[in-house]
Amino acid sequence: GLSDQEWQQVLSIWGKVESDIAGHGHAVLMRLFQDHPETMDRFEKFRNLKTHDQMKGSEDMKKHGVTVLTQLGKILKHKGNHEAELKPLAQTHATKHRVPVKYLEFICEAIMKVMAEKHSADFGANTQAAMKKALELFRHDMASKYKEFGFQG
Ligand code: CLN
Repeated sequence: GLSDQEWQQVLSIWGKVESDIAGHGHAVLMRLFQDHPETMDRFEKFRNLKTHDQMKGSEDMKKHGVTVLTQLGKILKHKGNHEAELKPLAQTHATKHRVPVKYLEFICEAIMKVMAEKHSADFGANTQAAMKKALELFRHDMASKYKEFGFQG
């Protein structure tokens, strides 16, 4: 798990993400789809977006970015005691959206990259390490839940 200090670092930098959650969410999805175009296939609603400009102008993508980061923020605020928040998310992503665990790794990488780009001054080595640990814990617990739902991911 993470120490109190590490959680404090995570939640403090998350406060900066929340200052523009739509901007961050949109940037995360853009980065994800750019680095790993195969992840886009999971989204029926984004399949029509072909070019960078179309993605950039997509209100739908912006809206979904808010959905994703709002949910992630709720989870992070539980500082690891996130069973109740995580379970329904793992259920839909395993059984309905059928999203491989690998894709969760990809989006976590995209989140780290966007945070580093937008907050270089506040995202030093210690904070980065703490954030990485928090996202690893999230992924690890999602993967365990996946198995409970019978999805190897
Ligand atoms: Fe996701 C929908 C949160 C990563 C694919 N996702 C949702 C919803 C979230 C949510 C809340 C709406 C409620 C629901 O269906 O459940 N997603 C998250 C969070 C993360 C996440 C938090 C990780 C940080 N999601 C992913 C990916 C995966 C994916 C690993 C593919 C690439 S990134 N998510 C989906 C899909 C939907 C969805 C396909 C359904 C979208 C729709 O049609 O509305």
